[in-house]
Amino acid sequence: MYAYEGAAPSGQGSDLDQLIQRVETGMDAGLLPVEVFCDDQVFRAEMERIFGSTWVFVAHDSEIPKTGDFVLRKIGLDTVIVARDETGTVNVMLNQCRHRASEVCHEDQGNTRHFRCPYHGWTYNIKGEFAGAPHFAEAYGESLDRKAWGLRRAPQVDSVNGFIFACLDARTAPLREYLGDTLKVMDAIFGLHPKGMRAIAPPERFTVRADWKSGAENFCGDAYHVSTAHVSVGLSEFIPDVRQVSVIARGLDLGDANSFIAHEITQWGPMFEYWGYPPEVVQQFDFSKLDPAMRELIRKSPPTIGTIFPNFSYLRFPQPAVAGGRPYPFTSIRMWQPVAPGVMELWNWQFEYACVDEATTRESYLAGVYGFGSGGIFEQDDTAVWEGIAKAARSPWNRRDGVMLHYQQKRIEPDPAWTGPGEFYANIYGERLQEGFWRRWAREMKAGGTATARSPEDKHTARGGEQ
Ligand code: UNU
Ligand code: FES
Ligand code: FE
Repeated sequence: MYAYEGAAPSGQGSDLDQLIQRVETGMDAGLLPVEVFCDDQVFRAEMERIFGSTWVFVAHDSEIPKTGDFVLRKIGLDTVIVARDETGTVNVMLNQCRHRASEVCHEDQGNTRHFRCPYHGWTYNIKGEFAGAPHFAEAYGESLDRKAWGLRRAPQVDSVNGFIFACLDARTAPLREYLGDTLKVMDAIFGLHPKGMRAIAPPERFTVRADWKSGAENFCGDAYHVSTAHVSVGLSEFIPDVRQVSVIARGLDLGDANSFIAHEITQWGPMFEYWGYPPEVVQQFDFSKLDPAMRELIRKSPPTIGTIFPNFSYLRFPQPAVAGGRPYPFTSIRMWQPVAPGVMELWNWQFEYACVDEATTRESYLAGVYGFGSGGIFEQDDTAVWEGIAKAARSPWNRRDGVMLHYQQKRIEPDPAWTGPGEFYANIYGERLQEGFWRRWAREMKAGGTATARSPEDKHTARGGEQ
């Protein structure tokens, strides 16, 4: 129903160039052109320039542990097969037959030795190599060069803390270099136990009539919405004092639009150290990889929400004791999958440390679904408010008048005493992290298809405009 119908190829339109320019100059004054949230040309260019060149999360190791395991995932508009071969290597292949381009794989996940296209039966092995075709001798004989007709594959695939990312551009920097300081935060969140984390179940997926960037931007730094949008959460006692949640928020900016919100939840009591993991879990954590600032951060004000550009977000929050027990944190990973201008599919996974027992894992799964599943008490609030933004972006009236959105909270400066990775903000007002998101977005859109992460120009430029 929401399938993207396509648009003129991007790049020629001076309209688009002008809009990207307006995003950049707008940000200097804390303003954003509303139409970026629903526009054919913008969407087309994002698919080519952002999703065609950045590292995009595709799967977690724990989803495909064994030889032959595969899942179907998305990189922008393309469906990819993410499969583990007999050497343990993960191959990321375009789900498109090389014969006449029908889809070779029609299952969301499974285990197989071969992918056989349902149209004429061309077959590929788990690595994506051409493995055969019906009536091969009669139809092709020696005329087919098997090596040349394997599935198309992502030129770069790598993983950190079990999170597998793929990149469609061979020129983009290798994953670790590309992520830079963000790796240190990932280690502090996902790498605390040698056995790592695991996806508890396949991702839940649902369509939202909002733009993918609304989710990415919200998770990269918007703590301000919580006391209003989520006021009902306070009533349900999921979180004790929801108004406090933006007051105790902190910001961590790793550059390149990778940023996290941290919450000083230890103000609620010492049991909220390390996200509220109980002592028997914390005792098993290995803190040796963390620098002292990160270690103190995760003890006192752990990173709770974050985005890795473009569309990977993270969320870990202690679920207060609904059932009367001790609080326990859930970990949600979500992707804001672009579907069409102003429409996304939200993919939501629940993760748990592999060392945690089944019963507790189940609790954390249910807590995550209760809060941030498709019917979750948080999720319904966010998706409802984001839909308004896409509507505003579609408005001819707004477009005619060049309406700009407001990003002009009082300017705040990073904490000079912070010795950890990136820049730390002692409060979240100031919208600096969101500014970082839009600056990276504009940079990628201008670069026209070569991801520019780790460029030295990425540092925030001072906002020129009035406050
Ligand atoms: O709305 C949110 N992003 C949020 C609020 C997440 C966790 C706690 C409170
Ligand atoms: Fe796949 Fe023809 S399209 S075998
Ligand atoms: Fe929210």
